[in-house]
Formats: sequence, structure tokens, C-alpha cells
Amino acid sequence: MQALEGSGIRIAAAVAIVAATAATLVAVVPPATGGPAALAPDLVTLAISDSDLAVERSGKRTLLRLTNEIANRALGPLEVFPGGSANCDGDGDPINDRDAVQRLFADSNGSGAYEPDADVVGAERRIGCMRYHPAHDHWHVLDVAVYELRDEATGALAARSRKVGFCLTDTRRVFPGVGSPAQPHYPLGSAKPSGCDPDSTQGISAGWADTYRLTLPGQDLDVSELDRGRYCLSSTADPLGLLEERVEANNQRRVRIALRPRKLRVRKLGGGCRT
Ligand SMILES: [Ca+2]
Ligand SMILES: [Ca+2]
Ligand SMILES: [Ca+2]
Ligand SMILES: [Ca+2]
Repeated sequence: MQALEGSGIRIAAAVAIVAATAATLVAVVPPATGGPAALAPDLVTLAISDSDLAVERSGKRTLLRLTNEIANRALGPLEVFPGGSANCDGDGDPINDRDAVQRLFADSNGSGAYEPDADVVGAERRIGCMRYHPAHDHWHVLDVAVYELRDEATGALAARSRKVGFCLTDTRRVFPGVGSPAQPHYPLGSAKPSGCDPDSTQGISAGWADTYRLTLPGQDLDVSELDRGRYCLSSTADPLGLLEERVEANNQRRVRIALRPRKLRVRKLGGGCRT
């Protein structure tokens, strides 16, 4: 709690500064005249393996936990920065949130890929909300992913997670190639200008993935009331369609699982989900 209160003072001062410049921060900048289209990102959810899954008890509840990885396989970065504070999370407290703004880049030098020193900002779009997360002690972009479990036989929804927020970072490089930096451009931590602080830019570079381990808060589905059986587990990036991307229809990953909640067991099955 001490850390939260200390951060609150820092955040309050920063909010005043940011609020004063919010109008310019979220202004939409038109693409460069005659220039190529913006280098939009393309989020995909990476495959879920056996080691990404676990079942555990938490108090009276039984939770299916999963490690989730969202990768950017486009040639341009996903970049989000904090705009002004407008109580966008609706809790009545203007200190703990900021408008989230996506920054899209133009391919100014016509290379086909993103170069930070050459490619200018093509557009900035307000896309949602960023919020301070006390359990993680850093700032999250909200509504980045959602997890669902469906009965394999009927397709009926069996469990759904809350929409999960992330501090977007470059965790590991999964698609090396043109436009993908060798080192993380959006590191985890408080190093500015990128990081997980209230005034820091967050993102996922081209070719990099953001990994959220199953041990973290929110990486779970409540399966306390479910029978043993076969289910289809899905993980969907940007479920509300807030972030602009090159391809919007490839954000979901699904996997068949055999689940035994009372035995605290889960196992990945072969083949694709049927429903
Ligand atoms: Ca996508
Ligand atoms: Ca708030
Ligand atoms: Ca370029
Ligand atoms: Ca999207």
C-alpha cells in the first residue's frame, strides 16, 4: 500500500502536466502527403502448449491458469502511449488512469519496414484506457486479451476470463526478419521513454512477442463448477477491436484440452477445436 500511495503523489503531478497537453497528444495527424500507408502492426496469439497450462486451487475456487503470448508479425510496431486523464476506467478516480493512444507510423523512406530514425508518425488514435495496476505496480493497457472455455460437444460457453490488461513489452523475438529489431525497443521496467510507468510509451516491436506468465494475476479462468471433460480453450487478442492492425481476423488461438478440475489436471489434446 505504501508503494501505491507513493506512486499516487508522483502520478498526481504527472497527470497535471499531461492533462495540460492532452489536446495536442491525442490530435490525429494525417498521413504524410503522398506517402505510403501507415506501418500498422498485426497482433497474433501464439500457440498454447502443455507447459502453458495448469490447474490450481485458490481459496474455494479452482482455476485453470494459462501463459499467453501476443506477437506482432507485421513490419511496423504496436505502440501505445498515455494521453490525458479523463476517468476513462469509470471508477471516479482521475489519478489512476489515462487515455490510451495508438501511434501509427508512415513508411517515410519507402523501405517497407519501420526504422525509428526515418519513419515519421502517420496517425495517433485514442483507443481506450490505461490504468495503474496495484498488484503489478505498473501501468496496463486495458482490454488487450480475453480467454474463453467452451464445451467441446455442445459449444456452450463454460467459462470466460475478465478482459485482461497488459503492460505491453518486447519479451522475446519470435519472428526475426526485416523490420524486427535485434534488441527490445519496448523493454519491461521503468526505463523511459519506454516501459511500464504512467508516462511511458508501451508497445510490441515487429517480430517480437509479449509473454504473460500463468503465475500472474488475471491469467485464469474459474473452472470450479465444471465437470471433467473435453473443452476448447481460446485466447483472443484485442477482443474489442480497439487497436488498428493490418489483419483483424487472425487474433484468436484455440486449443483442445482435457480438463479434470477436481484432480487439478489439464492436458492439451491433438487436433483442432470442433466448435
Ligand atoms: Ca491481427
Ligand atoms: Ca479512474
Ligand atoms: Ca521505413
Ligand atoms: Ca485490432
